[in-house]
Amino acid sequence: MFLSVVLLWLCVCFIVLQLKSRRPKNFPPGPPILPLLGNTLQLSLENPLKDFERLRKSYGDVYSIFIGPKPAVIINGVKAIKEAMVTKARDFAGRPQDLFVNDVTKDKGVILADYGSSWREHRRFALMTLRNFGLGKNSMEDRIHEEIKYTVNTLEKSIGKTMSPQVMFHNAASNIICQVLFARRYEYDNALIKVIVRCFTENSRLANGPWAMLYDSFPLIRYLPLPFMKAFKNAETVENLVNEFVKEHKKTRVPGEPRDFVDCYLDELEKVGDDGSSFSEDRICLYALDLYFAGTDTTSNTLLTGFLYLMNYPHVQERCQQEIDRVLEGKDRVSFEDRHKMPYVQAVIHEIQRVANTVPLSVFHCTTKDTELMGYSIPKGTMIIENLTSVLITLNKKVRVWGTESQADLQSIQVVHRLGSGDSEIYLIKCPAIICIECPPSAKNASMVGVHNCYHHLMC
Ligand code: HEM
Ligand SMILES: *[C@@H]1O[C@H](CO)[C@@H](O)[C@H](O)[C@H]1NC(C)=O
Ligand SMILES: CC(=O)N[C@H]1CO[C@H](CO)[C@@H](O)[C@@H]1O
Repeated sequence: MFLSVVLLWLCVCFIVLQLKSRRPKNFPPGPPILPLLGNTLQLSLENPLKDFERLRKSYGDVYSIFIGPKPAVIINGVKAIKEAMVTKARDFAGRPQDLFVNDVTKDKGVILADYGSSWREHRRFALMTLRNFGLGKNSMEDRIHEEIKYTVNTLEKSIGKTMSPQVMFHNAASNIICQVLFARRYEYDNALIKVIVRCFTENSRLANGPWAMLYDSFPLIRYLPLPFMKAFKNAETVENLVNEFVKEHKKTRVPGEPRDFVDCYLDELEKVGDDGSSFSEDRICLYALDLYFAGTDTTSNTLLTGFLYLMNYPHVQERCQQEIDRVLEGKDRVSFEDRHKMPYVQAVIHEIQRVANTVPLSVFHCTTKDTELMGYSIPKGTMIIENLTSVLITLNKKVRVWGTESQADLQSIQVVHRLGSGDSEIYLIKCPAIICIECPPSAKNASMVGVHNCYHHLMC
């Protein structure tokens, strides 16, 4: 009897030890890990941000947590992020696979594509195509001017009334991208675009919420009918809509005379044929949706932040207006070239991008080989989370960061620094309507703001 109890105990201990996730040798430090569960249950599922702050204080700029059985390294501050993303860019160029967002996008997009030839080819193609549409007649600039007419119109119609700039900017950003991708724009109350926006919004919320964290932590629950299933349904809805666009394009296109991104991809498919390239027709849809998602939320949230700050700092707004008036000298349209003559406006835009902090934890990376960071060893395949907030805050302290800003830029950045006065204001603009400018930072939903866009790459 006694012997069997001892044996049983030994067995249990052995199994637990086997299951226990351990930090590899010389791995960045972090909180104690539970077998199987990792640190998932130690983090608040509702608001992990506070926990992260505590962890950084205890363990330093480079620390680790376990999401279920999987380790993740979190990198803070200019020094560590620069070492990883600039000096050792290739070692840190991967993307984690097997997460909720990967499954929702079926591994066919570009943002989440792992480091390798497929990612390289699709990234190069996107850059090239977007650049081509950015030049000459019918350029990105023309599209933006065209869309601004509608924006101004919307604002004029709302004089004396309340309105939601969030919806307005979202529609504007969405239309500009849609023109590049599908050669069409939508009225702001279009039913189809509303469906797309709803799916994206719901999926962003799911991806940043507790259910996605549980999905990532515990693979066994992935097939259960839990709330995350909704994301897959939304993805299908949007995919079906875009597939219709693609079908239409195939009917009406003239090879060699692309009207938009989809036509370019179809041209490319004909060009490469079956020579083993990573281009394939069943990727168009999720590829285009990735670009749509990457370009819409980021741009519109940044514009919304700018709007809020300019409203709250009328003297900055006025100085911008004076500079614009001086440079335009009665011309009714500003051009991209004019920016060289507008250092103050440029500095304000930079500052807006800084305070907007649109993608606070960037898009998660992953190591492509065993490597080192700040003296720690990090094995291949480790998830890497870079804390961009920690860099943007450093900028505030007038530290030269990437070494690219000229001295003049830095001076003008300092002038406009009076724009921002702490993080709390950044929270406010994430509320649904302009009325929320008055709501306190502790308002509901503010807690998720920091992670709101950390899956910037998620698409429906
Ligand atoms: C204010 C606007 C924007 C912000 C703040 C922003 C921010 C970011 C960040 C932080 C990343 C992750 C970089 C990394 O993993 O190291 C990213 C990736 C990406 N963004 Fe944006 N973005 C913006 C606008 C856009 C637009 C307009 C597009 C195109 C339509 C776009 C397309 C992409 C793509 C394709 C990637 C993935 C690149 C890759 O994995 O190779 N973004 N963006
Ligand atoms: C990122 O940096 C900011 C500022 O230093 C900090 O408040 C936040 O907790 C950090 N987030 C993570 C995930 O480490
Ligand atoms: C105050 C506020 O914006 N509340 C919203 C928070 O998010 C939920 C959805 O997750 C909305 O229903 C609330 O209106």
